[in-house]
This record gives sequence, structure tokens and C-alpha cells, in this order.
Amino acid sequence: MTAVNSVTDLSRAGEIAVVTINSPPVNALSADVRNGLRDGVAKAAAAPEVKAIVVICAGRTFIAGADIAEFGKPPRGATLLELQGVLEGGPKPIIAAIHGTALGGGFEIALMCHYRVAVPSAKFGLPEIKLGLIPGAGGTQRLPRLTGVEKALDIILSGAPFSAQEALQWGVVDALVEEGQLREGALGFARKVIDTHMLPRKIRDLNEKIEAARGHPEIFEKVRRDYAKKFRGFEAWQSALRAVQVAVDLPFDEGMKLERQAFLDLIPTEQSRAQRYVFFAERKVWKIADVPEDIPVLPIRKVGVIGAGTMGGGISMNFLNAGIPVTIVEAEQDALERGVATIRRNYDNTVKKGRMAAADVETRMRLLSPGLDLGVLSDCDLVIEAVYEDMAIKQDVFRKLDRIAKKDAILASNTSYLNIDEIAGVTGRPESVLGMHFFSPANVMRLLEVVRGAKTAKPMIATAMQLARKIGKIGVLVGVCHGFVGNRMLHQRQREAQKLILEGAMPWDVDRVIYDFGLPMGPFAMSDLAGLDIGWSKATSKSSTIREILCEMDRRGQKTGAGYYDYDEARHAKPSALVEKIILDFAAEQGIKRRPIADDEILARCIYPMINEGAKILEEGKAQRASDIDVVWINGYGWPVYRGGPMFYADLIGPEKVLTKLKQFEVTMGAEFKPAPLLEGVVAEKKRLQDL
Ligand code: T1G
Repeated sequence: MTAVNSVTDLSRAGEIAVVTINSPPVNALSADVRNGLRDGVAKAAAAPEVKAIVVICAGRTFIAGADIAEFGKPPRGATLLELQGVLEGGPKPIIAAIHGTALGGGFEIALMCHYRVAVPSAKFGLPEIKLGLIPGAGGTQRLPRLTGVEKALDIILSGAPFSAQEALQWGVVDALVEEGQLREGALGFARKVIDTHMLPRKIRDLNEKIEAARGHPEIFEKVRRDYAKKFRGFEAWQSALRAVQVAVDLPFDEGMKLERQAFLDLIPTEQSRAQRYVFFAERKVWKIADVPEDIPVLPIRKVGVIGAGTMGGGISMNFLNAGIPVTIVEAEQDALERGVATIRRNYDNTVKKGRMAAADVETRMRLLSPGLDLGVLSDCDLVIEAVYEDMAIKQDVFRKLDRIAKKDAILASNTSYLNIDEIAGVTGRPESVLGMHFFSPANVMRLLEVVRGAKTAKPMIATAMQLARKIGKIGVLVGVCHGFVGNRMLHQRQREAQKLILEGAMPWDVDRVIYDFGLPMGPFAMSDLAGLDIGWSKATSKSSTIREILCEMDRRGQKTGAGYYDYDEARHAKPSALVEKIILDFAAEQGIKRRPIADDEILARCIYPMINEGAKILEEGKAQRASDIDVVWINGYGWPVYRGGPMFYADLIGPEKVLTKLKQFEVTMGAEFKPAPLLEGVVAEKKRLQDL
């Protein structure tokens, strides 16, 4: 074994040379890895006694892509063209030996090799689209030559990983070797290549499958139609489509050039910078400054859920999906049966969509134990309360829970707004109390706000965060304040939206601006979906807001076929002339002189106060970092990932621009726009929020 460089070794097994990459954590295709690969393979190829070369990685995975941290920095080290030269252009057969995840540039390196073998657990993919990029090392040119155009487009546009079995089926790998025996399996395959005189097979020369697509532009038209809705607002996917079309229409090297240029053009774009920022932001959330990564966590073998309503049911499904038994408790038999039936119905719908086997439903339902008495929760390691959003009711539940739950149980509340410390305060074990704020539908939404109380112990925090990862959530640690991070910022937007429709805009104007900005829906469509009567009561309603008036008229949202919008049978929303009249009359009664309001004012009034509130949240230490706030908004509120999140967006447009506008609004509209000192500071020091 000789070292080629700090991350690459070269060894021999008879006539076979083995180039081993070892650059933890994921063998990303950094400059050192590229140099090692280039020099290692070149050295092996130059050795007369070498008949074949195996490229393999140490550690947990084959090359998991280009080093994302290198993008936007001055290029250094071996280029991808050089690698193409020594790999695909090499004189001796090169076999890529794959385990873990061969993604992006890593998969493209494997496609530059002449043969590929993998262990059954390996995964493959081209996730560049998730970074606002396209494959930039031949993926759009080589993959369609192996799989055909439609499959290649699906792999590139979905960015989703696929299995080794699928890779074998689609001709992406030549053989699967025994799990855990990759090196031996690869050497065996190389042996066969030598013994059977198999020549270097260059994918660039395999044109049959792309020729089949030549003269069929309808293939691309169909894909453009199919993906248009999913990629609303995104840019990179069009470049990916064009690159694959070029692979069909042009000679290989011209296709490579165009792919490369399209890739390089996307790197500096705002969208790709935002999506790369989010990639790292979603990995930073797990790092908690004062909770060491090796702190002992509590085993969670059994979970209790109090409340079998929409949230309680969805929350339970997360744990059932992870194979963790759940005891779900309700006060009434009917409510309990309804809750359990809803869980089964949700699973049955997933089976109907072909995304789950019927047997798996039974496996999950067998892990679910319904109960009518809190006493059945006495042996749970974690109990999550998901009852009506009322402090007195929640405190009553926690008092009882404190008497019933076992000593080292974690007691969590799914409250969306309320003060966790006030809830913990009624127990004798506030150190074991925290918030686990799921987002509806709880079995679908990836975000979980883990709320740290003033006395919550560190092992409880670490356990909750680790559990979040186990149930497939992104856990974001937040502090106790009204509405935590997400809802606290949302309140700012909703407040301004309500004011805007009195001052001159209409609900559908505000919604259009927010929708065009990239969110799945605007504040009024969202309220209609959730129901305008959340927290509303007929007894106390005084026609003091548009929302109250609509509820009094039984226009409670989609569920009543009318709210801010009128809805047809298919629940398609239509601006309502009646609501327009209600708003005009109400504004007149309030003595509000309506005025034309431009779209950019609507956007600034809805977004900038959110950013300002985010700055206050950071000031108060209710979030660890600005990027955590962005992860909350992207995974909990549909903020478009290609805009990076509210705080990243502020940095993108310039914190000074946000500050100036807030100050203008403060003068004309009042103290609710008063800039946070932290924002003032960031501007004064010419810093960015994301650097805080
Ligand atoms: N570059 C730099 N760092 C990376 C990285 C990458 N490609 N992938 C992972 N890391 C870091 C990550 O930040 C974390 O660091 C640690 O590795 C573990 O990651 C030319 C343009 C491989 C499935 O998009 O999907 O190739 O937080 O926590 O859950 O066409 O990482 O510990 O300091 O995610 O086990 C395409 C990205 C790049 C794959 C492992 N490749 N990575 O998941 O661990 S673009 C990707 C992943 C490209 C070419 C183009 C996952 C993983 P830290 P982790 P994990």
C-alpha cells in the first residue's frame, strides 16, 4: 500500500491495482480526492503488470458528491475533464466498487469508470437539483445512454436516490457483490474482466438508447408538463431538461461542454446559493452549543399520546412508522374509536397510493394500544400531550401525568403557542418537561420544534432531538416564547395581512403576492384551509374583525364552502364579491380611507416584520442561529427552499434594505415595525444575519 496523497492509497492484488479513497465523513469529491484519484489511477495504469484497476472508498460511503463547500470558491486541483481522461479514457478496465451512497459527482465518477459493482445496500442518485444545480460531470450525458432518456430524466429531476437492485435492473451497475464483501467482490469481478479479456467499456460510446429518443421532442414536452407544478418558481430543472435533450441531439463531447457551462452558470445563482445554504443549515440544527454530542440519551421504547384528535393521531403514526409502540389515550370511547379509525384510514390511503404494503399497516396497528385512562401510560418512556390548546386543560393533564408517569419519563406538550414553563411548573419534575411541537399533518410535515423549558435537563433535550431524527423529522431547538419561532413570526405576517385588506388590498391580492413569491398559499387561503373559527366563539363574537363577521355569517372557510373566498365543489377558491363588500363596508365604518397598495408594499409588509421578529428571537436566544429559523420556515410553513428562508432572504436582498423599509413603516404605521436592535447592529457592522 502506497500513499498517493493524504486521502488516497494505491495497493495491489496481483494484476489488479486498487485505488482507495479515504476522506471522511462522506468522501466528498474535494480537490484532494480528485488529485488522489487522478494520480492514483494514472500511476496504476502506467504499471505494465497491472491489467485492471478497482476504485473503492473507505469509511461509510462511496463518493457522496462534489464537495458542496467548494462551490463558489476559486477552482483548484484536478478538473473533472482530467478525471474523465484517466478514467473513461484510460487504457485498462476500471471497476468502481460502490457502497453507501454514490451521489452526484460520486455517481458521475462511477459512470466514468468502465464497470460498476455494488453491495445490495448501496444507493445511487443525482441530487444536484436539490442544490439548485444540475449534474456537472457528465451525469446528464452518460446516464441516458445507460437507462434511456425517460428514466434518466426521472432520476435527475427527482434527485431521489435509487437502490442497487434498481441500478442493476437499469444497467447502471454490472453486478451486485456480497454485502460486507465489497473489496473481495470487486477483485473477483476484475479477475473475470481480465480472464475474459473484457475491454474498457466507455458509456460515451453507448448511443443506442439516446438514438431511440432522437426526433421525439414530445418526450421532453411531456416531462416539462409533468414537472411544471412541482418546480413552480425553480430555475435549475429547465437546464437539466435541456442538458438531457442535448445528449440526445448532439455528439457526446459537445453535450459535455454544454452541460458543464449550464452547471457553472447555476453555481452563482441566488437559488443555488440558497439551496446549498439550506443543505448545511439542515445539518447544523442538530448541533446544540451546550449539549455535548456524546451526552447519554434515554431509551424510548414506548410512547404515550394523550388526545386522539388530528394531531394526536398524526403524532402517533410517526412512532408507529418507526416501530415504536404507542399507547393513545382519549377521554371518550367515541373519540378514541374515531382517532384509531382515522389512523387506519390514513394508512389505507397510503396503501391505495402504492406507497405501503397492506401487511405493514397491520404491523403498525398492532403497535397501537388505545386507552381511556391516563393510568395506562405509567410505563411509557415518553408521553406527548396533544389536547385542546388551553393552558388550564394542559396544566390539569400534566398534574395527573406527574403522578402517573414513571420516574425517568419525558413529559412533552404539543402546544403550538403556550408557555412550557407554566406547564412544567405544575409538575414536580420540570427538568423532564419540554415541548414537541409537531406541524399538521403531523405524520407528513418534516418539522418538529423541540421547545426547551427553563429547567429542561440536557439529556431530555438530546433524547428529543435524537428521537426527531429517528422518526424522520428535522428537529429545531427553540426557546419558550409565545408561538415559539414559526408561529411567532407567522403572527407578524397575519397581522399585516389583516391590516392590508382594510387599507386598500383584497385578500386575493395579498394571497397572489405571497403565492407568486413562492409559498404554497397566501395568509387568507391558509386561514380558509385551517378554518376561520379556530379560537372563535359565537358567544363572544362582536363583528370586530372581518374574520369575526365571516364566522358569524357561517363563512368559516373551506369546510363551509365559503370564507374569505367562495369555494366550488372541487374546493377551488374564487374571489368573493360579498367579502369585498364586507371589507369595504367595514373599512368605511372604521373610518379607514382606502388607497391603492402596490405588490411590493404588500410583500414588504408581510415579510419584513417576520424578519424583524426573527431578529428579536435571535436576540432573546429563542433560536440558536439564523439558519435554524430558516429551517423552521422551509420545513414547517412552505417557505420556498430556493429563497433560503426569511433570514437568508434578508441577507440576499440586504439587511439595510429591510431596516430602511421597517423604519419607514414605523414612521407611517407605528411601533409594531420598530426594528430589532440586532438588525440595527447587523446593518451598522455590515454583517449578515446568517453569520451571527
Ligand atoms: N459536500 C460537503 N460536505 C458534505 C457533503 C458534500 N457533498 N455531503 C455530506 N457532507 C457533510 C455534511 O455537511 C455533514 O457534515 C457530514 O458530511 C455528514 O453528512 C459535479 C455538482 C451523503 C446521504 O447532494 O445527501 O456532486 O454536519 O449529516 O445523514 O455533478 O450527506 O458532520 O459537519 O448528511 O449520513 C451532490 C449530499 C453534490 C449529497 C449522508 N451530492 N449529501 O447523509 O450524513 S453536488 C449531494 C447527502 C455534485 C456534481 C455535482 C448526505 C449523505 P457535518 P450528513 P447522513
